[in-house]
Amino acid sequence: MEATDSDSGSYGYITYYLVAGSNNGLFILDSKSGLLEVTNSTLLDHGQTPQYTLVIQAQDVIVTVIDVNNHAPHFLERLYHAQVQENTSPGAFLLQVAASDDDSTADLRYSMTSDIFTVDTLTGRITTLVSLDRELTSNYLVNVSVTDGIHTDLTSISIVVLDTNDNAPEFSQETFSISITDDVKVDTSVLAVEADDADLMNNGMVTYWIHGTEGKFQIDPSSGIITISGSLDARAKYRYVMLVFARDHGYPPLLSNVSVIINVNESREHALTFDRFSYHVSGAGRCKFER
Ligand SMILES: [Ca+2]
Ligand SMILES: [Ca+2]
Ligand SMILES: [Ca+2]
Ligand SMILES: [Ca+2]
Repeated sequence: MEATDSDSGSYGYITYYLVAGSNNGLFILDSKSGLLEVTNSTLLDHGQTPQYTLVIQAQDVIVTVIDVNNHAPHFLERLYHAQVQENTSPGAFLLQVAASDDDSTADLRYSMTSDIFTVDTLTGRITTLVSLDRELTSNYLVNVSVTDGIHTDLTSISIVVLDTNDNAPEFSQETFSISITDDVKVDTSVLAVEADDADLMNNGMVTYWIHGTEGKFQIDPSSGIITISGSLDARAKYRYVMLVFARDHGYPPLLSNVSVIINVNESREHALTFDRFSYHVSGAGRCKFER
């Protein structure tokens, strides 16, 4: 007599019962092996009883193994990577960490110590607690732990804060003011009005342009260096008040501007040249009269 049990492992086995038809002990059944025996074969008489009907039951015996919490949980990754855009409202989802535990029943709880990020105790979902500023901190490395009540495991999360174009180009001064003489040659650099933009890549790339030059000055769009582009004459115009603009390449772009004042003084040479009749040159001054 044999019955099979498809349950895996050694936890399930079968017990056999002779439910009916033992004929006062003529038949016995081994409860473990299912072997059916005749206790006294001399009592079997085909002429008298050609056939016996026996009812045999095979029954699963369930052995319950009490689960012991003897396996530590372990995170599926030693290091997780996540990204989050700066200025995103608190509660932004970063990633979900997960741990497994070889015990059949494991009540895993996740936790972390941070003022900036938090983990859902049950699901392992990591979210932000605050809005982040990339210009303040662009990378974080935080630890998350998991416990099954007895054992714990740790994992790390590397978080990169992605840039948003939230800074306009910033000039180092509120106003730039210089004085030059009117004999400065065309193409000479006279001033650099660089603006810094704290953002990354295109968001921090600055282009310059200038208004109010009257054809006398130009600015390099990428360096912010102002050069002379037309001959100057202090007598014709002694002060140029111009506006320099700086714009980043973000989307949408951010703009700022600064006043640039260039005072043009007569060069001594010009002064001597043009005012020769009204100047009284004395001492050892080096004079050159050309007219
Ligand atoms: Ca466990
Ligand atoms: Ca920022
Ligand atoms: Ca930014
Ligand atoms: Ca910017």
